[in-house]
Amino acid sequence: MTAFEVNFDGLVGPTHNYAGLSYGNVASLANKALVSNPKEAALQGLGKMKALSDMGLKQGILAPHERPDLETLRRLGFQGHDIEVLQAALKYSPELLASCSSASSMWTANAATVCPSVDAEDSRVHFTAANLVNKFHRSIEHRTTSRLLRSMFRHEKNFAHHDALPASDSLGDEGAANHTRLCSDYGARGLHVFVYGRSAFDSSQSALAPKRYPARQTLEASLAVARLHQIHRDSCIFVQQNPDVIDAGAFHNDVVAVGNKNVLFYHELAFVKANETVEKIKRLYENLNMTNGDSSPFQPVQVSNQDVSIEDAVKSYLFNSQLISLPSNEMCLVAPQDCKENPRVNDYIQRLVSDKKSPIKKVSFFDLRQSMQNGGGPACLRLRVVLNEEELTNVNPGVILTDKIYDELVQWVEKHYRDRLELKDLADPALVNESRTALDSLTQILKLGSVYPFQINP
Ligand code: SUG
Repeated sequence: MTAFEVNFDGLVGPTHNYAGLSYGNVASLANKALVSNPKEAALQGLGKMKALSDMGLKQGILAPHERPDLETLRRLGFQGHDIEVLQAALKYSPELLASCSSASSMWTANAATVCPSVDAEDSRVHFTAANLVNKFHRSIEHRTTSRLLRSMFRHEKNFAHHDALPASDSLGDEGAANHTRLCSDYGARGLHVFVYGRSAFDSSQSALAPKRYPARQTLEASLAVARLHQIHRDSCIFVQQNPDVIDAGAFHNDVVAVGNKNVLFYHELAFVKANETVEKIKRLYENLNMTNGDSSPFQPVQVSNQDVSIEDAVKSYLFNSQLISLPSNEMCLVAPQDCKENPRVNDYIQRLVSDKKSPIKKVSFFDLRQSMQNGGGPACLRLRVVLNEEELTNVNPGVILTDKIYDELVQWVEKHYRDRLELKDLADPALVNESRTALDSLTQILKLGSVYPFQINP
């Protein structure tokens, strides 16, 4: 059956700010306390969505979460009216206030892991919201994420939703940022490549854990997600991210590798024993395709450390490009502007796309600086959902980008978003009201119903 990859991009929320919350994410730490521009951030994200939709791709939208998260601040003991809660949090724990105000739900590659129906035993599309336990500010996302996904993908016949895994460090799950699906065509059975940073239970692996920065994804979490999604065992492979690249700032696998259809674009240092690992992926991919009766060969594109050093990869986010198939079937890298501005990375990209043997034929650059300054590139901003025609018709139509919805969203951002935000502004009660008014109107534009706590328990 014909199937499409639909990218659901996170809409940047009205409290987008730089609080330096993500230890191990170099950009987040380096840009702590920078003045942010939520309006520009949201418009940059919308610009990418519109451009991909204009290229002929199906583009979806995932709504932001309500921030500051007053419910969580109350769970942490701050009491009284909203304004009292905010002021007490600012006075006694500005760190908690910043964590409860982050617009980090915009990086929807971390929202969930998704499995297309063609790969699941029960022929449904499976979603598991990520628990994101490694960072407190992100661990508070999954309940709203689940509510949003359930309101977008409602039909039980087509869609299965799983709650986030238990909130334990042993089961740290960062969603699709550590998962790639390789296939001959979106509608054909695919190989699921799960990448983990460490194993929680296998002590023989402790030597392979990073020494400086945390490994957020565990093997045990990846295995649990694969089981929940009922993926055929011979369609999964679990590979370990190289701990040295985590220590160099690649806190998710999508900072050093990206796959699309039969192509895996990766840095030579991305995986533990990269050559052996990629050879295994190739064997499994080819076995699977033989069973499917397809003959499209697996095409790995390895980038050497000499061509692009791991430092340049982390700075430019080359591998956090989206690798997309255009309607012409040509593959295109949707890369951050930062790659164009880095002469070594740009030189590599130009050689790649002009090489006749390369499966990647084009590149398109996007200015996503507001998100990049927090360590979120083009691929972080999108959750990939493969849907066949029937499933696509059963998605809530309000969350699929059209020219009309794009225009409405641009006007909505222009009307409700500030163009300057500092950490001290997070305790401004006017920001709570502005955000609620904005999100209430957004649920109408996207036809989501009541999904936010202030709508459910006013
Ligand atoms: O989890 N940054 C996010 C960036 C997520 C990028 N996602 C992927 N690579 N898929 C994170 O580290 C920074 C927030 C702050 O510092 O204010 C932040 O959460």
